[in-house]
Amino acid sequence: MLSSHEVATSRAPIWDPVHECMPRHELAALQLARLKATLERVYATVPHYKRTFDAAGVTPADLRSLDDLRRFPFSTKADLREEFPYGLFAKPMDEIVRIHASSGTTGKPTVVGYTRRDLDTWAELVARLAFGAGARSSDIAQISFGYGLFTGAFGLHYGLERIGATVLPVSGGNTERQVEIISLFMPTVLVCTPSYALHVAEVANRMGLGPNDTSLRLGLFGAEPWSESMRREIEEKLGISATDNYGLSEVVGPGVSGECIYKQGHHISEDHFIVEVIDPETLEPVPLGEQGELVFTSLTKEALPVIRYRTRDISRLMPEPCQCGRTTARMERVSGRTDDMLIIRGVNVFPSQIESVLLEIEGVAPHYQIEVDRQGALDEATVHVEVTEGVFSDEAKRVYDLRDRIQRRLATVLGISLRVRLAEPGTIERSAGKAKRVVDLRQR
Ligand code: DLL
Repeated sequence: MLSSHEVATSRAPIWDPVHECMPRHELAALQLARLKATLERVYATVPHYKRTFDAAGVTPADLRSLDDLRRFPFSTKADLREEFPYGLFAKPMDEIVRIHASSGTTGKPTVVGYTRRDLDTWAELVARLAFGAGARSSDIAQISFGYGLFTGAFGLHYGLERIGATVLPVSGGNTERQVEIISLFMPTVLVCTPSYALHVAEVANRMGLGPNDTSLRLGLFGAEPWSESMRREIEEKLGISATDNYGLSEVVGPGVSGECIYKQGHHISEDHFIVEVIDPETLEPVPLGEQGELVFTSLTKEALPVIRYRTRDISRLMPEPCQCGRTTARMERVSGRTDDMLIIRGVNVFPSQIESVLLEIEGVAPHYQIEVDRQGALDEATVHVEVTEGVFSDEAKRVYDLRDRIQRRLATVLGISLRVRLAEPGTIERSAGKAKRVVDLRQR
């Protein structure tokens, strides 16, 4: 029998068809009403927003159409840090029931809070993406994100429970144990970062489990950039369908957007978030469909509403409708963060572009790290690439040939030459969470 969420159509069922398939004009009206209420609330309750709106000469009454949002100031991670830990909360502590934090790479963590209603909304948002990616109540989901202040594990946990799936809260790390649990508990869904999924796959292979030997069928991966080639690699090694979902703690955690089964961009839950794409230099909107920095405004959050939050994540909107029937805007997978972008001899390079090139080359393992250093006034990058088993036992000439091939391919695709160093299998550090792709030696 169909559940209330499984509308009988020829298309794949949708968790919340009322909101995910809303006619665009109705969605715009809903967004405007929610945005007005949000702006009024933050202006009245959060001193930071009162100050920044006043400084920009705007009040919530100036919002008459959705386009007027552009008149309001941006907010950034720096604002959250200045108001550390709870200064941007719009609700008193007795209404806050959960805290999470994002460690980031530098400085104080960013602290975020949730009311009871926020947790309920969050579970609904993750339910949408998990269901949209193909998870069902019959699934057993192994959550291999680290449980803790990071939003990944708890976010997916409650979202998967919301759709009725069985959750295995394994947490991250101890990869052999992860593989044993896969054998013993027979999960059908794996939840972690894509880089960790790959590591789990390799350890499983080493322990004698090939792609067809496990119960896994679906991966819900996210929290870091990855490439299409990496997706193929994971799918082959684990024998699953691998999907991507995106979010950030400041905006809610996972649940901002996710891929449906067609894997043609991530559907954004626009009834809860307004998305803008701006040029990070001029701060002006880019033409629809062009790449820029994602900016989100929350429409329903109680504890920590965010207004025009600059994510530093680079993506673009995809205006064409999706075959799945959802009417929500889609964003392309995030190619990287403005802060991760390397500028090498004037050319902008994202680690994910390097990854795509590497994974197309035979003999190269999907593990790499980019070391950036400064030689005089110039940035220099060295790509450390792991090779597959057996490469180093080949004659020296073949090893040099492989290195030169990688170097030439990177130069053709990126337009700059990078130094390449080959590394023995298993020598580049694996992480149970987000992979560290760039080692920056410039600030020594
Ligand atoms: O990583 C939330 C999350 C958890 C999303 C689990 C998906 C799954 P933070 O720790 O605050 O939150 O880190 C947010 O991670 O600004 C992006 O730079 C990056 N990021 C998150 N998801 C993706 C993705 C979580 N699918 C930061 N692709 C964001 C690329 C991603 N980057």
